[in-house]
This record gives sequence, C-alpha cells and structure tokens, in this order.
Amino acid sequence: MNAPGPIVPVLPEQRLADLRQVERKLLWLSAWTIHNANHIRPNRDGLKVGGHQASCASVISVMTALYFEVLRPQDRVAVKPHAGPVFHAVNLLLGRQTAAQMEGLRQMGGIQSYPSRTKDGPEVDFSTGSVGLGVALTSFAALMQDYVRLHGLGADLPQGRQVAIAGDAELDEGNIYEALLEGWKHDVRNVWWIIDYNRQSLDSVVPDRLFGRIEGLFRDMGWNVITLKYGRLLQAAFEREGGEALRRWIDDCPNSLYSALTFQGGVAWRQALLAELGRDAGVRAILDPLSDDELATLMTNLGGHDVDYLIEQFRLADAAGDQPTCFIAYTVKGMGLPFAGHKDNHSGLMTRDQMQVFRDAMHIRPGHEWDVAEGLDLTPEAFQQVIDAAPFAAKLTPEGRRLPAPLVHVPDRLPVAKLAGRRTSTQAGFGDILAEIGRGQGEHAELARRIVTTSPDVTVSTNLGPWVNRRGVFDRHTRNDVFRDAKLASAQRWGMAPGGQHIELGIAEQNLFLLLAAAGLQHSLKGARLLPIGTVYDPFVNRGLDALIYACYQDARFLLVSTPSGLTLAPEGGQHQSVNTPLIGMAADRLASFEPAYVDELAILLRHALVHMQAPDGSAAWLRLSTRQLQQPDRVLDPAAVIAGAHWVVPPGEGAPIVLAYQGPVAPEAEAAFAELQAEVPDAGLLAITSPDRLHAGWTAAARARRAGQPATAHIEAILAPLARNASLVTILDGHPAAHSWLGGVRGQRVVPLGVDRFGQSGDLPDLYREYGLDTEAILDACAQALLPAAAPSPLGRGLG
Ligand SMILES: Cc1ncc(C[n+]2csc(CCOP(=O)(O)OP(=O)(O)O)c2C)c(N)n1
Ligand SMILES: [Mg+2]
Repeated sequence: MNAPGPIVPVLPEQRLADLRQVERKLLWLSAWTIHNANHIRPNRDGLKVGGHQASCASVISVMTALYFEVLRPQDRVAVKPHAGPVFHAVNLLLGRQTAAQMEGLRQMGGIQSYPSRTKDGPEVDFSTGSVGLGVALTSFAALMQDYVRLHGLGADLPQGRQVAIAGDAELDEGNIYEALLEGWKHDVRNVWWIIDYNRQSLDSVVPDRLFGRIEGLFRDMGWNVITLKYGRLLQAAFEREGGEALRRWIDDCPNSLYSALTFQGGVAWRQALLAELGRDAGVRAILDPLSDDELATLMTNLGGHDVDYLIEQFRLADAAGDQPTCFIAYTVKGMGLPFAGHKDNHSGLMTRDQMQVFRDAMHIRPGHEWDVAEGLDLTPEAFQQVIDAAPFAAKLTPEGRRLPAPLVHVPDRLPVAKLAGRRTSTQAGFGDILAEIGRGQGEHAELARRIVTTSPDVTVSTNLGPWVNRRGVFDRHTRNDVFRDAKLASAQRWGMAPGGQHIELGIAEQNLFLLLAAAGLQHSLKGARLLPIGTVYDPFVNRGLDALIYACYQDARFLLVSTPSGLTLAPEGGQHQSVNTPLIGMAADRLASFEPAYVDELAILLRHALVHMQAPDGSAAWLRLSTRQLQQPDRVLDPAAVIAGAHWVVPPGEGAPIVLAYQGPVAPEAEAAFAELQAEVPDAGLLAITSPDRLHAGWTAAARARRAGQPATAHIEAILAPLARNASLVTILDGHPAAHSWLGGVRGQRVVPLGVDRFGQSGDLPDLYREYGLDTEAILDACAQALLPAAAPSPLGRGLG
C-alpha cells in the first residue's frame, strides 16, 4: 500500500525521458539567457535589463509538449510575452535561432523582450507584449483562416490550429471577452488557448475560485474547457487510501498558501499537511515514506508540469475535432527555480549564487552555456534526433514560415464618377467607389475579389452598404436574408454565405483592429494577399487604439477608414466629435494616414492605400473622412503631391508673405477666407493638406538622409520654398491644431494654427465653427494676426473680416 500508484504514460518510455531532457534544456536556456543579459553582459547605463525567469519556468512543460510533440508546421502560435526566452530557446533547439541573438536579449540586434514579428524574424507568428491582445488575435486568425480557405485563396497548405499560450492574468483583459463573444458569433474553430494557470500576475497571487467563473464563461461561448490540474504523480496518490483527503486538502488550499508552501519547500509542506491530515493513516502512508524533496515534488506535480499528461490531453482534444478549446494548465510560477511560488517573483532574477547552484545541478560547464546538448544525458547526435522527431521540426514551406503572396494589381484609376459641380462628401465618395469596385467588372475584378471589408456595427452608417449588397456577408454557413425572402423593402440585402466578403462585427472596436490585424497578415501566414478595409466612426478609433497600435506593430496590412470625423458631425455632440485622431495618425508607426477634403483626392489616396498596403516597404493606411457635403471641384491633381501630403490649390507668388493651409472638410471656410485674403495679398497661396502624417514623415526622413550625407528635399520643404523667409502660415483642420503647428519649424516660419482643442458639443456647423474658431471670420482674424509684424499694427487691420 505504501508504494506510489501506477503511472501510465502515453508516451513510450524513451520519448518521455527524451522530452524531459528538452524541458531541462529549455529551463536552463531561458534562465541563462536572462541571467546573462542581467549579470554577465557589460551594462553601460546601469539600467536593470530585466526578463522574467519565473514566467518562463512555469510554461516549460507546456511549450515542450506543444513544440516537440503536438504542434504541426501549419499551426500558428501567440506565445505569452514573458515566455519570449523560452520561445527563442525552442527555436535554438530547432536550429532556427542563434546563440548570439539570445546572448543579445533586450539589446539592440538581439532578441526582443517579447516575441516580435518584425524584429525577431520569421519564426514569430504573432507578436505579443500588450497582454490579452495576442490571445484574442488567434481567434480572429482562425476566422480568417476559414475565410481564406472558403474563398479559394492562398497557398495549398493544410489548415492549422491558432494557438495562444496565455498567462492567467491576461484573462483580466476585457478584450478577451469581447473576442470570445465575437468568436462565438462567427462559430470559430481550430483555436486553442492554453492558460498557464500559475495563479500569479505581476503584483500578486490571483483570487481563488476566479477560474471557476472563467471556465463557465468559456463553456457558455461554445468552448471546450479542459482543466489540467494534477499531474500523474498526484493523480496516482489520489487513487490510494487517504488520497481523496489529500486531494480535498489541495483543492481547498487557497492559492496564496499553496504558493507560499511551494516556495518554502518540503518541510513546510509536511508541517502544513500533517497539521490537518496527520491523523489520517492513509495520508500518512502516502507522505511518510517521502523525503522532503520528494514531498515537494509530489505537491507541486501540477498538470501543467507533466509533459506526458499534457501531451495526452492535447492529443485527445486534437482527436475530438476543431471545437475551440481552452486548457487551464495549473502550474507553479518559477517552477524548478529558487523563487518558485514566491508572490514577488514576477520580475525576480536569480542571484549569481543561485545561478551557480542551478548551473551545477544542470551540469553546465563554464563556456558551454549555449551548447544545446550540454549537461544532458544524451549525446549531441541523440539529442538532435529527439528534436528532429518533433512534427514541428518539419518546414512549413521550403522558404520557412513566412509565405510569399503575389501582389494584387490595382488599376491606375479607381472607378470614380464625374463629380465636378456636384455636392457630395468624402464618406459618400468612398462608399460609391467601393460599390463600383464591387461590381467586379473588367480590370477591377481581381481587386474586388481580394478586398475584404469589416465594420463594428457601423457598416451602413459608414457607407459600406452598397459594397456589401454586391459582395455579401461572410459566414461559414449560408444564411438567408429573411427580410429579402419575405420581400420586405430594405436597402440592405445581406445574405450570408461562405463566399461573402464583408465580415460584420459587433460594436467592440478592439475586435475590429484585431480582425484587421489577422486579415492583414494573411499574405504572410497563408500566402493569401487580402486587401482588408475596416470602417469605424473616427472618435472610436480611440476605443480600439491599443489593438490598432498592436496591429501596426505586427506590420499587418489593412486600410482603416474612420468616418465621420471631427466637429463637422455637428449635432452628434462632444462624444462623437473626434479631436485627437489626426495626431494619432501622425504618431502611429507603420500607419500612413490621410484626410482628403474632396473626392478626387480621396480616389487618389484610396488607390495609393491599396498599393501601399502591399508594398514590401509599405504599411497599413488610414483615411479620415467626413459626411459634410462639399461642392466638388473641377481640376486636375498631381497624385504624387496628394500622396506626399499637400498640394497647392492656388500656388503662392515668389516671396509670398502668407499661406493659408487647410485640411479636410473645412475647405469651404478656408476657400472663402482665401478669396478675401487674396484681394489684399495677391501673392498669397492656398494649400490643401491631405496628410500631416506623410508631410512630417517626409520631413524627418529628409533630415535623416541629409545627416547621412545624402542630398534630400522633403515635400513640405519644396512646398514652402517659394515663400518669403518670414512668411506666415495660417493652418486649419477639424482636429487638434498641433497636427499643423510644427510646420513653422520647416523653414523657421510663423504659424497661426487653427483647430479644435476642447471637447465639442451639439450644434449646427455655423455655430460650432464659430465657437471653436473654424469659421471664415476666425480664419481671417488669424491671417490678420499672422501678417502683423511683431509689435506693429496689421496692414490689413480688421478690414479682412
Ligand atoms: C496591457 C498590459 N498591461 C500591463 C502589462 C504589464 N504586465 C506584464 S506581465 C503582467 C502580469 C502577467 O501575469 P500573467 O499573465 O499571469 O503572466 P505570468 O504569470 O505567466 O508571468 C503585467 C501586469 C502589460 N504587459 N500589458
Ligand atoms: Mg500568471
């Protein structure tokens, strides 16, 4: 009765022994990578380098099971940010990473703190860092995988699983639940979330029973939930007499006490257990024969640390089909390291002395820290065979994990109606052009096939409706449009089918950006070049902002159309009138943002966006549009200037003293003011700004080039060149004036920037433009001020008004 119960591994004995060697190696390499960066490498600035040895340690077995037994090359993985070093250690074993890179953890040119698609190379499927987002992204990647397959796009590869290895605290992020709900609506499949349930976050131990709730939420959303609480050692102990009491004791043990006992070790475990269960002969029979170390091993034998049990459960789930599955893998944070279980271990680093003890235990000789087979019970050749036996070791394609995807031809001109003299808005123009493309005629057929649109419940109000009527709503299952079948009049004909090209989302804006991220990576993940376009009200870009930045950080390629925007939404009031979005457009990397005033500019920029999204050195793009109807001009534009960010509507005379520059739907006020200004200052120029973002980016790029000794002139420098040195610029946009105020720095000129820097309110345009200083009078006042020589009266006085 005293012998431990039988343990029944699913793996052949040798393979299990081999994988334990892999675990050992991953634990060593991840801990050493961080130790090396913090304690060995010269430190020039005295800053703590950091890294998360405890977060790595808790997920070693999970990652061993996945990467060396369960994952297939077509599977895609988001690794929890703080397990970055384990991920890179996995790749070192697979021969897809170098020791030199790992030595450079958190150093320029070395591996990033958290896995990064753009900086760490092709092995990273999804970047992570802002917790919660990588997890949710996998659900949208699963949706897009189905989309691509059902549309017959992309490379001929088997369907993969979209896997997130998540920290338990990530489930505190609301975006997870938004994604779950959306995933349920779309009936996503082939998603696995494996939660490293170490019951610790950054600050503390997470509340007990929390996961009971979370488990229920997953099940409600159609997920299978597999809780991996105990490893085989404990499972066997529970089978014995007294085992049930032991199980109950652990089940009832508060997370914080369990963590503390884990940290304290065998003596403390025995004390605590005997104090409560010491009179149970069965329990005594289990505990008494064990040494303190053996007892500690038994008590921390959680499901997430038992590689054989993990593999068994992953295989069972695999065989069960494609239902989304959440694995709650109980673990100990810092497992196998001296601070295992300590509540403060999140950023804890092993000391030099602790590392020495650990190194000895791992049998690592100085100078051999990065040798992959060092300290193992296997020869290098035998260890290589262990690695090679992993299904994931096979190459996804001969080129690796990033797939090539041919470019989609974008015709020279998008189908835009003759609008001169007619009144329309940029938002309506966008809807019309897209609807025309949606006919899929002639040279636009392929373009139409590659566009996929999406919107968080604002499809109709952002003018996507006509496109959707033509291309249909995507759903894995064909669902009829009940209104249409019943012959009830509606402008929206929304049948759902696998061939549909619009993905309708609920209101949650973070989901929009995560879907755009997933769609915008399909060229690389699936070899399917998509042209994803997402529409959202401009103010609510803020609601999804971190997910937008995250999408750009991945270098996802998509077009964001945010509309309507600004105070120009007049009656809608201050919660809908966006102010800061032009600045976001300027500050967001890998996102080229534009704001056209007229549809001819829009047509140029929309075409440019579709090309730019595909260019190797391109990026995502953003169009900020408006519902204000403007009389459309009859003119010929220079597309290059529109794309570069500004073009002259009325070029200035040589040495002109003043320029009026406008952006977006305040064009009529600027034009009216300009007419008066020109009467007084015939040389004055009128500039249309289509992108302060591109202007600024071009300006800084030119400065960089010049610093590097190459001649360069930025577009904005060329634009401002004809003006007098001491000329003034009066600028105006329906957004924060800081988007333009930097223009004075280009040639050392004075700027009077007009725009909105307070919350808006309901009103009509005349009232609001007057209140916030966007009306013609305000512009003329600004011109007068701009022309005022320092400490001298204006030559124009107030006569301009
Ligand atoms: C959005 C966001 N907020 C805060 C952080 C800072 N942070 C990094 S890790 C972490 C706790 C993570 O805990 P958990 O997910 O349980 O990971 P593990 O225990 O495995 O380290 C926090 C708060 C972050 N990276 N992202
Ligand atoms: Mg945790």
